[in-house]
Amino acid sequence: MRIAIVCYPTFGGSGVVATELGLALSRRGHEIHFITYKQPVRLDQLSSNVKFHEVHVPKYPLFHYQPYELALSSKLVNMVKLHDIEVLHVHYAIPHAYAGYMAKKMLEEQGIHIPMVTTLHGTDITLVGNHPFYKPAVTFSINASDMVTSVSESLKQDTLDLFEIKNDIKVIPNFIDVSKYQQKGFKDCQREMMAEGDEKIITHISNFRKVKRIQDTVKVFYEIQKKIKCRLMMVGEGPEKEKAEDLVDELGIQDKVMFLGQSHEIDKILCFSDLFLLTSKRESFGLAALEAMINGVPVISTNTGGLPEVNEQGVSGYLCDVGDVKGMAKRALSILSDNHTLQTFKQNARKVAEQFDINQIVPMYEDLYTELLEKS
Ligand code: GMT
Repeated sequence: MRIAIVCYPTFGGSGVVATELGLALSRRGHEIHFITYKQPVRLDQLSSNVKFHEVHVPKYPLFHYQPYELALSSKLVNMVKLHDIEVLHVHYAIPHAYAGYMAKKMLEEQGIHIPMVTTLHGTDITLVGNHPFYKPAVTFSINASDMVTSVSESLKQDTLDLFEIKNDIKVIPNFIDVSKYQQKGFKDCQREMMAEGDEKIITHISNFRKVKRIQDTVKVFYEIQKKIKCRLMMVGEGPEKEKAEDLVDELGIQDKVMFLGQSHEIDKILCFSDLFLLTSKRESFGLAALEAMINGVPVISTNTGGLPEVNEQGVSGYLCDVGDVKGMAKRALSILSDNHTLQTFKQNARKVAEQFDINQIVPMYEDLYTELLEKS
């Protein structure tokens, strides 16, 4: 099949999932066209059946806001025609589903019918999309999609609760390529460069937005470090970083906390991590937690949104209420204080993550595309 994938090209989870999906589909023989404003961060290889088409938005002084949706929908029309694209798959409803729908309509005028799949990722529903300024357009474009998927049962329920949805929503969870971890195994894991032998390494990875509550992450770590020797690796960039750095200074733990910035080497960091902290207020799935788990890193998370569908209580880690700093620290210590327990959780985390193998999930998307093409 010839499939266009529209996504955000940044470090955000939706862009990562879209890119990994496209690459997996290309390995299964499909022709994939990524259409966005920059080459996606995880798209390191282009090939004969993986193409990237950049959306350019010319700046014009009259416009206070440059019309990206217009440029994207025009690009979609042109690329669908040029490459004979059969299916359009947009990730993150805003504004991609809206732009996709416009492209569909323009193509229909020219006698070309192209089905559109919209995948909902989280904040497009729970935060941004739910804002009254966007809600009518988001509701419309979800309902106008030929197929809608969400990355967790919890996100599906949120969508049905928050919007008036007429479409069926199919849950297709996020995934990881298990074979990549079996082959690589990171034998060159340079743990000694990051911490002393008897120190535990705790990691947090996110886009440091308010919804991640990264100050809670620092506070949980503060409680843990009172009892055991440990370090905290904060990986990512975002608007809450400065506040978290200030908190680290205030608590006097600067020598134990490292802010590593955005990284292309997530697996390398996770290979020397003993525990992953995810203290989010909301999380539709928690791809970062899944990536930690497949690297054998147990997860202490909040019990919000789709996290209970990923992190198994008492098996791959623990889940606590949002804001329960003391509870999360206690659970973390119960894992870290005893090496045998830690090893058991590490193994379990990997096993639970293996249930989300790419080979189980990608065929679900293929089936959707086939169903749509058969209908059209
Ligand atoms: O805020 C983020 O984590 C980025 C955001 C995105 O859309 O890029 O992530 C959302 O989608 C991810 C991939 O499906 C999910 O794993 C994240 O849980 C979800 N984030 C939230 O719901 C806050």
